[in-house]
Amino acid sequence: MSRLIVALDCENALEIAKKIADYVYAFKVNYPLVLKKGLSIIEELSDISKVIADFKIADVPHISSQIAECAFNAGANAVIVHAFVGSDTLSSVVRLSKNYDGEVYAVCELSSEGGKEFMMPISEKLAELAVKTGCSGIVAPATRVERIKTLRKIVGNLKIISPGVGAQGGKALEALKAGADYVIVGRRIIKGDALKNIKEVIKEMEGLYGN
Ligand code: BMP
Repeated sequence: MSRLIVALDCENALEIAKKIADYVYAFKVNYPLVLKKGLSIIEELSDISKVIADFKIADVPHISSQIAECAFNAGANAVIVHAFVGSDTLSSVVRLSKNYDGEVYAVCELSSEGGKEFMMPISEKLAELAVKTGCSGIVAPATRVERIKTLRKIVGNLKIISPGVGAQGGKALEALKAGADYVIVGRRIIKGDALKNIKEVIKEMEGLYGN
């Protein structure tokens, strides 16, 4: 089974999705795409594959669960929530997700440089919170694989999905070896020939199974 989540951060998302669907575990959609195309893009993509709605939800509980509800009603299989908002919001989104058999991933530490400033010092606590509130998994940075190793020890068998591969400098194989279940890849695949690119990324990941 594929361990690739492709971030469709581009306007021709549907066209690309159709070309590479056989090679992905899920597609991730983000604000720019949904703000441009509407929630119907989630519906269209959900006919092709699993969809993770990356709205990085970060509001008070009753609003956060409404955002998640919009995503699930449109056909998303999972939503991404910020963990720093605390246990009430996380619990309310997790509760809502159960009505849809949906998954909730909590962001513990962004892959960007800024992720080191405020998130990294508390990301282990955020991971504990994700476990405590019943999240399906967490988001942890492929740009700092030692962080994946540390967070894996905290979250046990929750899923870890890991962005920052390719354009941000992270390596898929290293992130998976460090304990990520899936890597999230955007520009490295969607810029240029997506089919050719995804095959190259899969080749880069092969060492995991080869030895
Ligand atoms: P790219 O591979 O092109 O850098 O895209 C990464 C994707 O992962 C983007 O959709 C971004 O929103 C998301 N992401 C990230 O880069 N770092 C994080 O810590 C969390 C994310 O969701």
